[in-house]
Amino acid sequence: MQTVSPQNPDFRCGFVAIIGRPNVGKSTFLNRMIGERMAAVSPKAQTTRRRFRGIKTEDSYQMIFVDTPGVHRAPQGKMLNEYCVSEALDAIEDTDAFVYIVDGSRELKLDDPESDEVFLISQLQRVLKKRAVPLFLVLNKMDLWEKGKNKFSEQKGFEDLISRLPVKAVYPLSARTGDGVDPLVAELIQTLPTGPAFFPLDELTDQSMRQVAGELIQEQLFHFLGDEIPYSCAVEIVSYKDPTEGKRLTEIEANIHVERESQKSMVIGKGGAKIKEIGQSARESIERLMNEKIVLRLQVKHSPKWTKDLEQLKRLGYTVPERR
Ligand SMILES: Nc1nc2c(ncn2[C@@H]2O[C@H](COP(=O)(O)OP(=O)(O)OP(=O)(O)O)[C@@H](O)[C@H]2O)c(=O)[nH]1
Ligand SMILES: [Mg+2]
Repeated sequence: MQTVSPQNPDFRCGFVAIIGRPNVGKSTFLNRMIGERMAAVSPKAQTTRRRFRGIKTEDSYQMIFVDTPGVHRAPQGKMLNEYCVSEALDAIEDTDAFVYIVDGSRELKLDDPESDEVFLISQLQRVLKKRAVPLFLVLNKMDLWEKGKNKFSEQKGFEDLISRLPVKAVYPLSARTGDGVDPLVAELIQTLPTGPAFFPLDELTDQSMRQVAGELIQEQLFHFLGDEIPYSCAVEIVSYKDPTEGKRLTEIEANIHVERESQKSMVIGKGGAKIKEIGQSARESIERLMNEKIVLRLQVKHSPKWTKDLEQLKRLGYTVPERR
């Protein structure tokens, strides 16, 4: 492993918080930045539940991107949702720059004061009042725009957003294809403070492989299960043994907790077909990342009301902080 002491006195290092409503492409952007598929991505909203740091290191800088759960107005009493939102709001408190992502292929509606976007804007305004942090607005999903027509910037909502926040620059891009990301990265580098790297130069995340594996299994639950069930599922890695512990291959055992007994059979599927598909896909994405074969064993467990029970949430690694 390389050391954290670049000799260059002009070396820059800092944190960039990626924020936005659910489903706008934050995790896709994070993965694009680090060049690996580590953060879970899915077409369903609220895929990301925890902050996820991805590290991009080059000769002259280290940029630590913080992917966050989509900011939304968590319904009262939904503890898992509250946890997710608090994870995102904590990340905006202390950062060197913001990448604020909106889905540029959809209309931005800021008329409704109860909307998630307006809530996020108010949170950013609160933080920016205390501390001036450069904020870059990303209009993502540019690949979905009609050719040669920037529909989004012609919309009322766009002007409205720019008038509410001190946006330093606007970047239309596609996190999926990578088109348009380079100019944003170039500008972000300039906003980072000079100083030594925080993380080893060859690290892509501060998460352990154990945590990343949990994230990639969760991703497959979102892909293979119907609209509602993934929100009732939590992945718990119960054991992670690598070849240093006498195993031929890395062996990972995980429990998938479901809230209701009836969901168990849906996750398992007829004759175990569904869980097999989930396991196979998760194994493949973990293997792709680790560049080696692994063994993955999944078990489905009924943990009644885990999304609403503080003790169970804690045990599964979702610690809901005191109300701010
Ligand atoms: N066409 C297109 N789709 C995109 C782009 N970026 C992301 N997506 C898709 O948008 C969906 C949501 O992407 P995510 O990266 O999971 O979004 P997110 O903002 O992290 O969502 P949450 O974690 O739920 O807050 C997925 O289906 C992505 O493949 C893009 O540039 N173009
Ligand atoms: Mg996400």
